[in-house]
Amino acid sequence: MKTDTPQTVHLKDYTAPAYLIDTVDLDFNIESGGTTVSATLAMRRNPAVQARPLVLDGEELETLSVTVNRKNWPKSETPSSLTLSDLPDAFTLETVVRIDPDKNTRLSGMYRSADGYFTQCEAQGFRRITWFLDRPDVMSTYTATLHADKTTYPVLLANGNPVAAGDEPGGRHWAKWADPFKKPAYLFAVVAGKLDVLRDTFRTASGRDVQLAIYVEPGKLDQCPHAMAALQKSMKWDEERFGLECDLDHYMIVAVGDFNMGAMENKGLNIFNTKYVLARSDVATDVDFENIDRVVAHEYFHNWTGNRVTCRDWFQLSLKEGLTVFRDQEFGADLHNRQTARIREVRGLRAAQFPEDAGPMAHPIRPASFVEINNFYTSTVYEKGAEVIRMIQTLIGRDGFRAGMDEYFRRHDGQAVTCEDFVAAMAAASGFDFTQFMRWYNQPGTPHVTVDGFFDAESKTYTLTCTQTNPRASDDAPTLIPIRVALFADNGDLLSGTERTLHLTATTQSFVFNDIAAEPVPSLLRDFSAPVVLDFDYTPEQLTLLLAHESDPFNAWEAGQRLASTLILDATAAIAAGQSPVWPDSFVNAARRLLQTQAERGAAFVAEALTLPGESTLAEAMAIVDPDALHAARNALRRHLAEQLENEFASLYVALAPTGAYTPSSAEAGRRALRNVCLAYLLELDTEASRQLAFSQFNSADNMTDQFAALSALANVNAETCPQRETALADFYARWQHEALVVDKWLTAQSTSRRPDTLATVKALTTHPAFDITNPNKVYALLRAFGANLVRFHTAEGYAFIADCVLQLHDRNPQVASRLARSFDRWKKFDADRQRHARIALEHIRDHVGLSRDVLEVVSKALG
Ligand code: B3K
Ligand code: ZN
Repeated sequence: MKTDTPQTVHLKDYTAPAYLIDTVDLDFNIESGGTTVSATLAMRRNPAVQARPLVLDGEELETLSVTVNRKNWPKSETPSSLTLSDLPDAFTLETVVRIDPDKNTRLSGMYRSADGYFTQCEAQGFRRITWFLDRPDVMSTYTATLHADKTTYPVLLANGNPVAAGDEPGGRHWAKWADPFKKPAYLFAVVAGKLDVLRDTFRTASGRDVQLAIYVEPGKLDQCPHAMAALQKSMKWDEERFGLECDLDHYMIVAVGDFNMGAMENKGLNIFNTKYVLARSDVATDVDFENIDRVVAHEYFHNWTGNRVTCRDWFQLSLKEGLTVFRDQEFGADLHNRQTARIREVRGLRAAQFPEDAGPMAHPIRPASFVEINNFYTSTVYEKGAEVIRMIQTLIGRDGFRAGMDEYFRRHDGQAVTCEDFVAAMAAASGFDFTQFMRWYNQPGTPHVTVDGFFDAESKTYTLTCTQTNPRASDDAPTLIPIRVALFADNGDLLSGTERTLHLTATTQSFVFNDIAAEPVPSLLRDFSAPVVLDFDYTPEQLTLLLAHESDPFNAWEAGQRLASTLILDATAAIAAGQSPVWPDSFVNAARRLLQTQAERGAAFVAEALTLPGESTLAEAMAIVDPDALHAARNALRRHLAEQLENEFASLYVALAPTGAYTPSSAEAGRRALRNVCLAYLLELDTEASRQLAFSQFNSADNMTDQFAALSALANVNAETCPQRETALADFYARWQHEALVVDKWLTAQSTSRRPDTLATVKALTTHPAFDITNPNKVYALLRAFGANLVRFHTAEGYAFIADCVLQLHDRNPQVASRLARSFDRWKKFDADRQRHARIALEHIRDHVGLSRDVLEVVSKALG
């Protein structure tokens, strides 16, 4: 392949486009040997910018003709640019290019998948379709006409509204679509395929009818109703919460099995990974159903936050992504269970974003530079970005935030703007000064906040002194951190009047609470009010009190996580030193109380509270990670709980048994979650009875949640022989081999297994018919999941294996390869021997001739 010399692009170098494109008319002639794309662009000089030549972006285009006002025009062409000089102030540019979607393995631009042709243009895929100013601040009105064989591609779709269609000679047909809304090129989409469709409608608050359609591969219509309902619920929710109505006549979702990410918010024509559309209770888990709700909502919400108001440049990505994640989180919390939604968000943030922010790819939510923008669709831009939006809401209140959103749309509808523009609208609507807060947009790293509490009996005051540090930031200046707190008496009562949001603005700052009679227990960072690591020297008794009595469910859960983390980290050190871990009774007793009070506290909450912090989260707290000792310590605590609470787990398992056929409600999902937590603990006992229990659940379950929970638990069993494990894995595959998304689960159950032979299993699975390295979902399910298996990946052989996989993929699909290469991110936290092997693997990748820009950026940063 050709290699670009990787160039770093800097935010500070932004300049406005020299030309604007008012209208775009595209014609796609889709034929088996390739597609011809004819583009007619009505262009004019940007009056705000000094005259410059026109430089259009392109990639892998075969140029057939270029005319300006229907005349040939002198041009200079490179593989990535087409330059035209001495242009009139306004003109029509017509280009004709050939592209070859059948050979497009990158899944960026226009590409083939099983049932037809699909497009993915964000971030810079439109340039793989036609010569263009492929940047989000160039917004245009589009029409698109598709021509294709009528039998093979009966469905022809593009953004907007269908305006005309007809037949052509040779069994072909055509369709023309017009999108009335101006949009940047990254929101363009076309689809040509053989697809089934589920149709419905939505009536907006103002009484307009929107035609809804979900297109899927033939035979899958019975897996679409959940996504359709999710779409209708999101449309209603956005009207109620933000007063935002759907502006479209047609809203289409197309599901495709080959897709690099989750889904794409193309105007009126979303294209989705099948993973976030297809669901039926026998093939999808409760978590899948919830994820589909969130992703369908996310893409719909982009219609306002992203599409109507878009990004000026790609550095502003979090403008649309952080905000839209926040919106989908709020939707999910309203739809399902607000308590556990927040807990899961933070669990996810700590497992992925905190390590990212401490590693070689650390970047602010608005990066200052990039080599390949696709490498910056990260949990920092998305999830930390959402936390930053949430902090804005915490600082100005829900009503202030709503007023800020209204102001944002009033000011910027139809524009391409920056993060400053968004925050300025929030400031204008609320009167709050966000100057210091802007650091959150510009600094990488997770701030650490250390808190000390001092009780003065004489003055009856309690003083919290907070100190913030962020070693990853470029300077020592403090940021504004909202810390929600409350104080508790030692009988567990919340002290009235102590619920406050502290605004930590200095490096060190004290906050005084008056009229405090006795030393209280502070509950800090309630509801996780800021994405920071907070240290307070809690005693186990204080944490046990908070776990039992804190009314903020997040901080009750957090107290349990703190207790467990301390125990596991201490045990890790003990095991590394050849000693046995010690487990205090108090922890077991606290866990017992959780099980006993599950009816009052909610099964879903108790399931979360009994799930120990994950290994990658715990690893962040270690100076040098010893993955074997950490793994042994965490499992030893699980086993200890299982031994001490066997009766409780067993009886709750029975008590929570389904009383009727599966229903998807949140309450039922919570019961299933807790029952499956009980099952997984019982399997820690390593008894034949517990394996039989899992096997029997596997066989009798009427839904994928329970079936897959049993399979995953069995997949971890480490006995020399466990016939139930082998039978369950074989039966599962035999039953579901034709359901691609279920096969992905089967791969993940094996690649995330604790068993020492997991690497050998994963290697063997790469040649199994179930695996296909050309399909991103398969790569994520088997290889990326293995890369996140802390104890099994971080070995000399694990490193060498994943490095080989990255090299097998980098040319075919750089985006997927680059995500896989991120498995190495934290290599420097491990011991010298592991580091030596990781370095060899990384250098092996880096030194590959013609390495893709995506992978090169990730690997160079890892080594650098
Ligand atoms: N905006 C898309 C992501 C595009 C990723 C391009 N590499 C999905 C989303 O965030 O909604
Ligand atoms: Zn998004």
